[in-house]
Amino acid sequence: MTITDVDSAVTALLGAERLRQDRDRVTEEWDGLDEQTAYEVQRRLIAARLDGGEELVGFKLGLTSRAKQEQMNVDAPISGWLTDAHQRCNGEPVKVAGYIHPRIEPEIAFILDKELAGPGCTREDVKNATAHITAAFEIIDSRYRDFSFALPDVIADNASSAGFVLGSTICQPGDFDLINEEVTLLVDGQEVATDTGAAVQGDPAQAVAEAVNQISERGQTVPAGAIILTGALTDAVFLQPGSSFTARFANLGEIKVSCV
Ligand code: OOG
Ligand code: MG
Repeated sequence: MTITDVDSAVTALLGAERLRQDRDRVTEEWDGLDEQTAYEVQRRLIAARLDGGEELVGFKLGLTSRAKQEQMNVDAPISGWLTDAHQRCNGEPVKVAGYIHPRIEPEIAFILDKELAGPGCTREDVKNATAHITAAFEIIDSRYRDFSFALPDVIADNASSAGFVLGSTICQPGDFDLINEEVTLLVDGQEVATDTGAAVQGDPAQAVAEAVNQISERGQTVPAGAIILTGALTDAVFLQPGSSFTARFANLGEIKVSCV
């Protein structure tokens, strides 16, 4: 199938996810795909999922670390949307064969009790709209071969969204300093990475404010009740059947995912 427009891109990306079959970058076939049109692909892809009966539950930021942004030549995060089909229960084993080449990354999640809208959204607005904060693990699974993409590709692919698990420790904004919140990622009990909240553009709440302002340019807001995944705190690691993955936070508790 050749991709030449928004509809064919949506069909190709949804098909790759359903069949668990990686594919060429969209930009290889659709030369002129720019970021704005890629967000239109993403919007239509989510609309198709919601038409199929899924429910919108959240919003996610991607490429929030300065290092990743420099690598992709962007100065703001990209974003995507989460549905109930992405949510996994804490403690439920994750089936690696259900994905193409899944990776997992520890994140900080904000749960809103008020809508967030831009322009002019600030980190204070984000904190005021937040009911609570919890640990999260995001599962990403690019639909592109070897996780290799240009910025419009990954935007169209809903920022590689594939799943997420929320932790069970609930904190309020202001309970502790999120910027210095430390996380350690363990694979089969061995530490593989450690970092702090500052890895997310210096401040996760600021990163959310910037993303909210960015989506307001497309007339979008983040609704009350939404879960916001604020972006990876460490590099993502590949899931392997038989392995376990733990995100151990200083204040936000621990999440463990076992893979089959
Ligand atoms: C894009 C999604 C990145 C994050 O937290 O940075 C992301 C990717 O690396 O495939 O979710
Ligand atoms: Mg992520």
